[in-house]
Amino acid sequence: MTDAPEGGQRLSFDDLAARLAAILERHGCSPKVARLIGGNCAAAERDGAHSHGLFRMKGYVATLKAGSWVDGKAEPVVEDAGPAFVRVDAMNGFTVPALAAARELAMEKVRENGVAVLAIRNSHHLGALSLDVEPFAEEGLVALSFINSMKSVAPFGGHSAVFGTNPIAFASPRAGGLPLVFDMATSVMAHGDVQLAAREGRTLPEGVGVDRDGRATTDPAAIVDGGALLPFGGHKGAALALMVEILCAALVGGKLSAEVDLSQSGGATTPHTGQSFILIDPDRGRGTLPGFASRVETLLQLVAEAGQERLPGDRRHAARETSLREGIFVPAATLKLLGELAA
Ligand code: NDP
Ligand code: PYC
Repeated sequence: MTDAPEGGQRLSFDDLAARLAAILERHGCSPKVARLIGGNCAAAERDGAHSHGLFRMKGYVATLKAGSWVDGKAEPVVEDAGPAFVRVDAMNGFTVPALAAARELAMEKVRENGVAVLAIRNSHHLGALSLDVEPFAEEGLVALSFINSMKSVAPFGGHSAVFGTNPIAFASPRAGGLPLVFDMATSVMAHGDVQLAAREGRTLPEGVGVDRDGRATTDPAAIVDGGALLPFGGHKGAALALMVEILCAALVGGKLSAEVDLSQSGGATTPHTGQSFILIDPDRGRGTLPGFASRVETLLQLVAEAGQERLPGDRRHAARETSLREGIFVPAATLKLLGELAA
């Protein structure tokens, strides 16, 4: 651990993850779940995904304290649903341990069939979705994942929330370097970023959301307090948000975002929803076709030559490299909060 100039400290990944795991275990997670969620939260911070890193620790603790809203000791049940289909009942626990429990069977199915679908239900997710897909691409697979959450996004032309911020993440192997990863909410902004803006007293750009009366607002508090975010890209983002609801509620057998009522959660902040994955082995049956990873590289080269300054995922990979080299910067106020949560 080293001092950082801005009045915080730089912690190694292992140190931060262990501190977070200790907090989560103290508030009711099993050691296994605490280790997985602590690692996930530290990894989001390491990658500069601040809206789903340390900022979420207070919410995790409030959620664990809220009694039966989430089971921090849940043992997920993995179901072999078909030749290329795995279902998981997270047993009202977190999604990250459910994914960990199902991973081996899902990989087995991809090896056998070239593709697999993984559908997780009865689960809670507060993380950055990039962390869920990138490890599959590191093993040579193309991975897509989707999560719904709690109602906070209006449909196209609508005035009140129906969808969650419903992120989509994609990861692909490439011939040169780390996987290509994108990870984006289907709302103009993630709810976590709106909460951060509200906490820091910042106004938002036009077009992010509406207040509880359906009027356009730049006040983040008015959006999170009964208002709604807007889907990105108008009707196109709204269609993707709709698709995510179908893949994460209807397909997995879970709740629609509109059916999650956090006002009844006793202070919990994790939406009780679903997550789905589509995993593809791009090398299956390729024969003499040109190599997948080199075709991806050709495309990325064209994108760069056409003037796109960086690829999605580059910022997170650069943040990761800095964090691993210099330590993960934790501001003084956050260190204080972590100390309070651990006490
Ligand atoms: P951003 O809008 O910040 O980024 C979306 C994607 O676009 C990222 O892959 C990003 O790469 C890329 N990108 C951003 N700027 C550029 C650029 N100039 N050129 C090329 N690519 C670019 O993300 P969101 O605010 O939509 O989402 C933030 C996080 O919130 C995500 O991790 C998401 O999973 C999480 N989230 C989680 C939810 C949950 O239920 N658990 C719900 C909603 C969101 P890069 O990351 O490298 O900047
Ligand atoms: O930031 O939009 C968000 C979010 C919703 C649920 C978890 N994160």
